[in-house]
Amino acid sequence: MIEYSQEKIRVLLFAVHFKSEKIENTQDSLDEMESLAVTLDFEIVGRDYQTRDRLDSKSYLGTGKLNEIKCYIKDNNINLILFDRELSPNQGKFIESYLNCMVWDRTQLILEIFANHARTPESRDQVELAQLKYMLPRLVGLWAHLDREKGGIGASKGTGEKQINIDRQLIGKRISRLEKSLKKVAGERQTQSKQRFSCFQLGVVGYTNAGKTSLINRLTGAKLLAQDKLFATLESATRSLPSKVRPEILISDTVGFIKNLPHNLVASFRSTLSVVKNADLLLHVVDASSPNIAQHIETTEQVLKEIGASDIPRLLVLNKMDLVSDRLEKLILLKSYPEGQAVSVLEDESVFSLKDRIEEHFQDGFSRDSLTLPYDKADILARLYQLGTVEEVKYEEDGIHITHAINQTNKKILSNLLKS
Ligand SMILES: Nc1nc2c(ncn2[C@@H]2O[C@H](COP(=O)(O)OP(=O)(O)OP(=O)(O)O)[C@@H](O)[C@H]2O)c(=O)[nH]1
Ligand SMILES: [Mg+2]
Repeated sequence: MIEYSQEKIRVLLFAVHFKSEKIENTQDSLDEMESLAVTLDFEIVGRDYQTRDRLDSKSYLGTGKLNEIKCYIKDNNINLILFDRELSPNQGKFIESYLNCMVWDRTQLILEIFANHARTPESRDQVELAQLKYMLPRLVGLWAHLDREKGGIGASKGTGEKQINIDRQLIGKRISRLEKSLKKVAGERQTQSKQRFSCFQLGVVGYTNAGKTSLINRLTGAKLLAQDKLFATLESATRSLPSKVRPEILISDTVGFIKNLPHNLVASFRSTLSVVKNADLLLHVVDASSPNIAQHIETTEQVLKEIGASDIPRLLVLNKMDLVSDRLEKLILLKSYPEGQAVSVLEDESVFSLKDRIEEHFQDGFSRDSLTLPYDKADILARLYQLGTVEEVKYEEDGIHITHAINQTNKKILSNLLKS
């Protein structure tokens, strides 16, 4: 994490616009970078882009543009340039030394936000792991100056290379220690989720800042931290949803997604995201007032696929409807997403309707069934009264004969109970 002084860090945002892409995509990308930078309280001094056919493998941009940026940095006291795509280690090193200014790519910016927002030991470890993995291939630039200054204060030729090897080893050790400790926490989480497996699991997912946490707070009366900042939530929190549905519905918040979410982060947060993978239903929350709603939905769907959660049933929640004031816009939105549930956390009625739909989902598809419960598993009968409607109970020689009505999801829970 970098040290923040009293003075704000003055930033230039820079994007590359490929000729094959729409210019609006570049503007959107710069807007999103701006939100990310504002989340870190940086001062946005300027934004710029260059249209190109492809990126230069060494210098990323052409030297003409780099010279232009160099003048801009000097004239405007820029401390940091943020690039909207990932820079290779060599490109980052080249640009930084060419411009003599700190350079970050989008991944580094997101990692920095995560580092700032991590509050629990687990999320701190997860972020550190992703940061170290990002840093490992980029060590070369850090010590190159020692080799350049041959003969300088105790540094002979090759000192930089030696230092890199020492650092690599240290980082490698730290990575494996972090991975081990995260594995242990993941195991504990697994045990916890096993204890909850007889409840309905409702996972809340979506693009960052869509209003996931606010919605959970409104549905459950919880007071989880919701903020107009990207990645306010990094830890998954679980609350009980007050409802007449049995078994109990547990609702879990989790980290938000973003376009091109760094893979190392997804990997590090895999165990936190296991609440999503284990859910019976996902509330996919989108900010309906965003002009990029389609891209946000697509990004979330992609991450769900990446973590193996794409088969879980979902309910699309069009949140922040209060901010869609134009009637025509509202109509188009509802027509484009007919399966979506229009909600505003500021309007009670809409939140109640969403809750009704959640309850309907869990109560849907009750069917009649019968089973014979062995006497050593007689305690499951009490659970069955919570899971569905018990119609008939007969105590026979070979076990308890039960006729009951149960829905599909509860049937799954019951069969897990019978297996355990
Ligand atoms: N006007 C309006 N604002 C909302 C609504 N829902 C959430 N917000 C605001 O949107 C901002 C983000 O809300 P959060 O609940 O933190 O969003 P999130 O999806 O949990 O975001 P991350 O945890 O950062 O991924 C906050 O300032 C909320 O007050 C809504 O329905 N209407
Ligand atoms: Mg949140």
